[in-house]
Amino acid sequence: MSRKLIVGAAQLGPIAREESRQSVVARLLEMLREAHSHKCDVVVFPELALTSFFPRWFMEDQDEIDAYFEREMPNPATQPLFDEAKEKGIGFYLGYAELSQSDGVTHRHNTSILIDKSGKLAGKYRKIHLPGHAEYESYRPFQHLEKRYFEVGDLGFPVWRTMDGNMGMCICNDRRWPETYRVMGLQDVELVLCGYNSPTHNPPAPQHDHLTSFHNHLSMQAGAYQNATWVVGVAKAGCEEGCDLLGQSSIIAPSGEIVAMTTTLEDELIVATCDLDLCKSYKDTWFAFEKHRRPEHYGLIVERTGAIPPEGG
Ligand code: ING
Repeated sequence: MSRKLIVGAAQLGPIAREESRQSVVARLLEMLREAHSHKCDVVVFPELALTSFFPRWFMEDQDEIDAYFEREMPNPATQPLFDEAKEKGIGFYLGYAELSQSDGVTHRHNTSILIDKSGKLAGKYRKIHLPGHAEYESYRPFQHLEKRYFEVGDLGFPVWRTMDGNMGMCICNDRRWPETYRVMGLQDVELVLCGYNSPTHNPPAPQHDHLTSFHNHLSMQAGAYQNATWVVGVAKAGCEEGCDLLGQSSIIAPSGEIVAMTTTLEDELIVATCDLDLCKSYKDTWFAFEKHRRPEHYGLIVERTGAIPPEGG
């Protein structure tokens, strides 16, 4: 009996700076209901799905910054989403800014959670690859201050057995790093869920802007194929507070093929039936790690190093 999961990728259009959590949750609920009509088992929402992408603004007042964070999850604003998902028997991935306390210390992470079909927390992930910078950089038309507002994630890249599959999570820039997928691939991941907010202009490297879409798909398609896993990448898209964000949310098979993609820059749900057993046809052949992968022979270099100088230096 093959394990076919009906997956919904719920892309969000822009969220205005002043848009309330309640208004955003209403948008998420609308896509959850549409997903239900397609008999989805799980729905993936974007990174930082509850607010505008606030790292684009330089802020110094901690209260102003913390207004974008959630101190508990669920909370009164998001409870309706949790309740309705549970009632409909749909699991979901939700990205949000997490403010937590441990040993009296406040921590702030760019976080995603995976809720299973019974409404239980199946997993939590905190973004590891934080792009951008920590101080104001005047040359930029918009900032990208994730290094200022978030700590590096401290949970690794776990893979959980839930909803009859091996599922893992990552967030936005993580999807560009092969390690993200390989660490999960070594845990037999079958479905990687990823939300993103990706500007189409990267101020430090404008010469790459025309390849934004290509690099988005290249990263996820390669990750999927080389680790024999489904990958679902879901955008916050469109022109958000004057910043153009990439759309093209996609559901990608272990073959690396894009099986579904959004065609707008707004709230848009795409759906695909993901046969998790398709992973096996790659995990048991091309990417049978135990048969073909030889880390003991790689002279495993894990830190950055230079090339070997020519003979005689
Ligand atoms: N966004 C980007 C990403 O990797 C980025 C990083 C920043 C891209 C600025 C372009 C311009 O898709 C996030 N949120 O990681």
